[in-house]
Amino acid sequence: TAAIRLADYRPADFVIDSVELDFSLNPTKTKVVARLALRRNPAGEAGAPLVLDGDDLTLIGVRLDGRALGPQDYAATPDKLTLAAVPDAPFVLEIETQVDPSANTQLSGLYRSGSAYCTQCEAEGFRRITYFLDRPDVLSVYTTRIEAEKSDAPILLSNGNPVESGDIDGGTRHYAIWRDPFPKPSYLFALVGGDLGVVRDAFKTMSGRLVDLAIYVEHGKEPRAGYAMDALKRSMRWDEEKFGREYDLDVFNIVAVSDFNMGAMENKGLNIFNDKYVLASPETATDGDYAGIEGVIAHEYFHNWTGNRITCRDWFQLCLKEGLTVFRDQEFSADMRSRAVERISDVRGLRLAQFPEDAGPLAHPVRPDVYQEINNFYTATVYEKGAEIIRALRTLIGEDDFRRGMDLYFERFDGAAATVEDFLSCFAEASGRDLSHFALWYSQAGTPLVTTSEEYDAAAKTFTLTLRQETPPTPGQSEKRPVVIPIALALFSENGQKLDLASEDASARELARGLIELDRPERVIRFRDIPSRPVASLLRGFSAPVRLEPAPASEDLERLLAHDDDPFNRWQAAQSLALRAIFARVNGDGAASDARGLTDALRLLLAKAEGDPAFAAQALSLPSEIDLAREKGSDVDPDVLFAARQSLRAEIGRALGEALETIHARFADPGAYAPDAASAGRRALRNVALDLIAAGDADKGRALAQAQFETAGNMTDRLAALATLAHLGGAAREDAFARFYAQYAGDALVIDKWFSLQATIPEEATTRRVQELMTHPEFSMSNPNRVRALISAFANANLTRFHALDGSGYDLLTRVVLELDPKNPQLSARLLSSLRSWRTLEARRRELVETRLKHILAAENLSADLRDIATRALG
Ligand code: BAL
Ligand code: ZN
Repeated sequence: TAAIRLADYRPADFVIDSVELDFSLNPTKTKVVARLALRRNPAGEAGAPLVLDGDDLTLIGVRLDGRALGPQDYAATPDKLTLAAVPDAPFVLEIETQVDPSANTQLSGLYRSGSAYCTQCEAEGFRRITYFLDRPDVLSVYTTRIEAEKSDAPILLSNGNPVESGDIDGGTRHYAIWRDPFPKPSYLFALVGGDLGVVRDAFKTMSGRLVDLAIYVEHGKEPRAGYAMDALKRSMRWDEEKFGREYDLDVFNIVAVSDFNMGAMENKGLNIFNDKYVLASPETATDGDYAGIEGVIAHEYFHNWTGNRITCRDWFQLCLKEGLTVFRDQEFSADMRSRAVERISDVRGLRLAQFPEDAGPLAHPVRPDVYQEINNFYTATVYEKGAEIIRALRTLIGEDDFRRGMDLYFERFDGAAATVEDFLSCFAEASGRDLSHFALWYSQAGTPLVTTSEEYDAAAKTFTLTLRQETPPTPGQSEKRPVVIPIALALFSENGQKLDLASEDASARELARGLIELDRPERVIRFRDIPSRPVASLLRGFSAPVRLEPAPASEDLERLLAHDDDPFNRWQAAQSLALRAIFARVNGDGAASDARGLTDALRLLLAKAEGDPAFAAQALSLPSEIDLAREKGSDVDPDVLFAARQSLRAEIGRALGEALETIHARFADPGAYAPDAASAGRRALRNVALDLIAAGDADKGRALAQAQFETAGNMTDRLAALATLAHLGGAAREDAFARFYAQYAGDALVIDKWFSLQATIPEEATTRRVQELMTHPEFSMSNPNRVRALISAFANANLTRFHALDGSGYDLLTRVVLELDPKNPQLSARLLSSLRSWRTLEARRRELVETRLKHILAAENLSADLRDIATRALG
């Protein structure tokens, strides 16, 4: 298929003012009648034929202004309906199609999850329901009538407000009519039919309107929807308070389904969720799950304004809604929890998923300019780097101008399908700044590398900081230009005093805000009146999505860890110290591998941990194996990195043993479980401590973990104990896994954790274990959560086994990807993206991967999704 290019964008030739949909739900033969009020688009091509998108559709009939058309009037294929001649005056086209929800294993379009009917239309699923101008800039008002057997689907939902419902056929069948008054693109259409339990609540908006809220779940799971409902109400309130955004319909419905490709979907007034992001109870969900639910509920709700009321002109603008909405949900979580810990975990996530993507063959700009398959662009770059760019913009122009820019955006583009340029124009106007250079962040891929050098002149009392930037080449972009990088900085004296910034090389505004704008290849800034050699704290709060090198000298890192008033950089100092100690081991550098500085600093931190346990837990969490691979950059041998990391963990465990045990004992949950951030922080610290104790002393760790596994009053503590036991191995592990299974068998979301933990055991036998688990009765290739729990966990969180030198890990992934592809191409393509960093591996592994990628590409009938990833990966 031909590539789609941003440069080729042109408006649709037709406008569809309104859509009336009529569904007769049936498991295998659902009838869909679509009545489209069409007219020629003045901005389109005069006299153009009407060409509607389809995908795998069976056409039953077409009527134009009430007149049945014959095959001579149109050309229909499963993926196009073309009418060569249509009136110049407005007309109504009625299209009848038939679809088979039960056979829809792609989970795009209308499909079944369990016994329910549900839809997923982003990005291009609506064309699997009916022929349509299935593009985000075609906005229509939808009225949807759904009819079904009452026994098959007692609940019938669609977008907008309920209009009417009633019985037919003497009460064996029934119908419901929904109307969404807000014009929307087809990707926001949704329908649900099924026999579901419901939790109800209400929300009074800031103007005093009452909104009925409902969360639909599998019968019996209602008690697990309480936290999601609470998160929804807090999200609605927060968007009013922080952005002045009020909800606009009479109802807001959420439906949780167990078969879902994404996390959730923001369909207007009817969000459909992967049940993983709705269902939680203390016995079944971890603190991480609770935080995930809060974040995703907020994210989908916030889309109501950033995505739905203002949508995207085309799919190249995906970051316009996704980057912005991730930024908004991160801010929400920061306000609900700890701002510092939220920032640390967001940056951890960015470095884990986006930095490797940006440094490998799948790198693409936040706003791509070409794609083969849009489903492959729901990436960490579009989402997380997209959010970082907005954060950097806010840092640059300041909070007040940022808020004014957002207000302008909502005012000016409400009801429109907008572009990144539209968005930026609001902030340019609000701040009076020219943002044309800043816009380069959207079109240039790759993570900029900022290198620094420092020089202190004791006689002149000056401190000279040189900042340089360079962005490495990425596929299709060999030449890079400098971007605008806001670098937040502070200088500290030796005893931790923050120094005033005075310099002739920076503007008064930059000095006052402690924010240097690095907008060219190099800046040299000489600070004056610096009484003694200072410690520089750079990129505070991670003020831009860049890599910063070199890390400060170890003594400076220890000072920053002790004194910096920016918690992010205090955490960063601990990470940098740990990285240094690990790479000293990798390089066999005896002197530097002495981690006493780090362990002393961590001991101090533990002594003060009571003040902020969540932060202490983050500081004690060493860089992951993926962090190490990224830092190494080339010739990566996962076995060597793993061993070095284990060695440091053991040393920390031994050095801090007593302090860790004290923490583990003292931070035990005192009473009933509460999911709030403070309680979660105490559990996080306790469980990091447990893991380090086990790294330093396996017997002690095993005993503590077994006891914790037995007595844990919540899933967070139980799972953490199981994870520690999993890594320690032996009979205790197998016994714990067996008992965990016996306790939670049939509870899919919990069993997913059981699959994942086993897939991440860093031992040779794990690959076979994963193969055996694939034949387990609770495993299914048809359920994305199950596949991700077992296979993605293996490929992304068990680097030594996945990258085993005999190629067995790659073989496993290859087999799964090829088996999955005919069923669910979005999922197979996503799984193959686990190889995004393969070119940084050492030569033997590179060769193994290359062979597998070529093998995949040689397979017959590959989906467009999988072919795209394999082709680009080989690049
Ligand atoms: N729009 C797809 C799911 C999400 O990002 O909310
Ligand atoms: Zn989103």
